[in-house]
Amino acid sequence: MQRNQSVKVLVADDSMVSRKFIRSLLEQHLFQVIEADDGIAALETLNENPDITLLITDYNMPRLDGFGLIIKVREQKSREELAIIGLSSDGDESLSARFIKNGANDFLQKPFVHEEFHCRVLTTLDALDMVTRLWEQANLDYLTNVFNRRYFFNLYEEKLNLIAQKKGVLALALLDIDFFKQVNDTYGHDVGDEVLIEFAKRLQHSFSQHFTVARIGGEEFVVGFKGLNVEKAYTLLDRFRMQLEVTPIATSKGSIDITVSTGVSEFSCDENVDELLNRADIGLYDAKASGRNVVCI
Ligand code: GH3
Ligand code: MG
Ligand code: MG
Ligand code: MG
Repeated sequence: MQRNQSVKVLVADDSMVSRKFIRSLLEQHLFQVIEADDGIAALETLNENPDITLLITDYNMPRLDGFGLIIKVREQKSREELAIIGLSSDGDESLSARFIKNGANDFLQKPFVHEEFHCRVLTTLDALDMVTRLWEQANLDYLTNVFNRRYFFNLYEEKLNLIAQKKGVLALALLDIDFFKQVNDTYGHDVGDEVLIEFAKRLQHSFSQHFTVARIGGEEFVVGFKGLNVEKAYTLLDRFRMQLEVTPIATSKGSIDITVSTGVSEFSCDENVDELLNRADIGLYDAKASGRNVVCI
């Protein structure tokens, strides 16, 4: 039940009676319900509410019908991001297949039995949850919950191509905690893990959602600064470095002082991820060689 309360469902149907009926069924299960009276209104509502998880749509509607709506929605959101269940009172049996071909997750023929309606809604949402969980297991770091190495390399392969096409800018930083082995040796591996978790949190809070933070090695993290040149990224990274130096990390074995060394590079056309990362790694090497706790370009 707790999950349902946080699930927003959009019901698109030109029949008010039908909308109210579906709303009452959904509300019995505590879903949050929003209504739209045709396909265009549904598209607008989806744009205004990016957190809608399920769209239940009728087929026959003025301005834009259910198929048109689904085709438009699927240009922006996959089956894994937004579930769609098609509805129709039309006796046409080919509708269900056509709904699903156009991108619906499931289909229901009106009139339906209440029990079937609930089962279809819950099964569709369960499938969505499972896909989300699998995606997280594949792409998030199990310890720190930031993106993992695999996500980073996949994402950046595509991202760099797009940036090259649009002649955009991007800086990439490689951060490595200084003398981290000593933390493990002094306090134990579990405390080392606590430090990594808190370090990753600070990275995420410091660099906002606009930038990509990933853990690509034991105590090595990358931050991708799309839209920033190397000088601007340097300023943010040096602020982070100074903040870390004066703010010890609280652990179950007391506060621990840590510092970080960072290398940062700027993307230049036709480079791949490895090349860009290699140049950041040269900066990191310089940072370690010059005594650590510094950012090097
Ligand atoms: P430097 O300043 O040169 O970077 O020294 P360092 O000690 O940080 O570097 P080194 O590469 O020698 O040691 C990294 C350590 O990170 C060794 C390894 O045991 C530890 N480590 C790697 N992954 C994890 C992890 O998931 N948890 C913990 N607690 N430690 C880890
Ligand atoms: Mg209709
Ligand atoms: Mg290292
Ligand atoms: Mg290190």
